[in-house]
Amino acid sequence: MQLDFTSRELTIKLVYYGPALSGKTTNLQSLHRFADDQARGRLMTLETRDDRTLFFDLLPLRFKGEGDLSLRLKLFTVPGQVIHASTRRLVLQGADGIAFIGDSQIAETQNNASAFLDLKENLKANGLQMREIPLVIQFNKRDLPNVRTDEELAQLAARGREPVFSAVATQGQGVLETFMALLHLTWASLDAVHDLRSKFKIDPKAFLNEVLAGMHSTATIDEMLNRSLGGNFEARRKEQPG
Ligand SMILES: Nc1nc2c(ncn2[C@@H]2O[C@H](COP(=O)(O)OP(=O)(O)O)[C@@H](O)[C@H]2O)c(=O)[nH]1
Ligand SMILES: [Mg+2]
Repeated sequence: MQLDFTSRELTIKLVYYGPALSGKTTNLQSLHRFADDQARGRLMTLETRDDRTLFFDLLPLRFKGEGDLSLRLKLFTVPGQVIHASTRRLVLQGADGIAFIGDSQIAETQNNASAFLDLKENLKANGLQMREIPLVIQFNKRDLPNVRTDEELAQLAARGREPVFSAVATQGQGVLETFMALLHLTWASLDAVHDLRSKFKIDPKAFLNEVLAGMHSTATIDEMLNRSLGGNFEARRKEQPG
């Protein structure tokens, strides 16, 4: 995170992590399509001919909030293939929040697990525990045959502490939900450390709703969070403390 009080600018780094071909780049492309011209910067992707991320993708977004706060988001993807381990670690540096994009296909279960472990290890290498960083999980490609069942995903969601969303990124389904939940968690985490609320005199809910408007969505942040598997994860957490 970077904070500039003079220009009232807050820059947050979000990283889309996951195995190769799970749909990380597609998530960013979809977000780019959702975003208002005012909000979106140029989506930079660098891909090989076989459609794989060579280094990383970057989508810059910018939102103006009440009291003139300018929120800048830098959304990165990592290259999923095993050989790009050092690039992933580099991209992960300074991340304020992470969206883990998993592939729902049963055949990809092992690749998801390896990528999740890889994330854990790379965080550790950067001096972070997984539970210290805001994390949202997306199970993408729900439109394909031979995917893990909704029940299975719901069980996974109930077992872990991270919010889980299902998605069809190619159709934009679940993409905004994942992004907004990540932004919500990241904001809450930064607020706890840096006291953004009183420094910027900002109501986080109102601000997140402005971000949603900038993404051409008529839904509220609460409606978005409610779409996580098992319902609103914040509400659930409050009901079952510890
Ligand atoms: N059927 C289906 N294909 C998807 C979905 N999301 C991504 N894809 C496809 O999966 C391939 C890999 O996606 P990409 O975003 O490049 O994966 P990345 O390696 O994680 O960046 C591409 O051909 C996408 O069109 C989805 O929800 N459903
Ligand atoms: Mg990619």
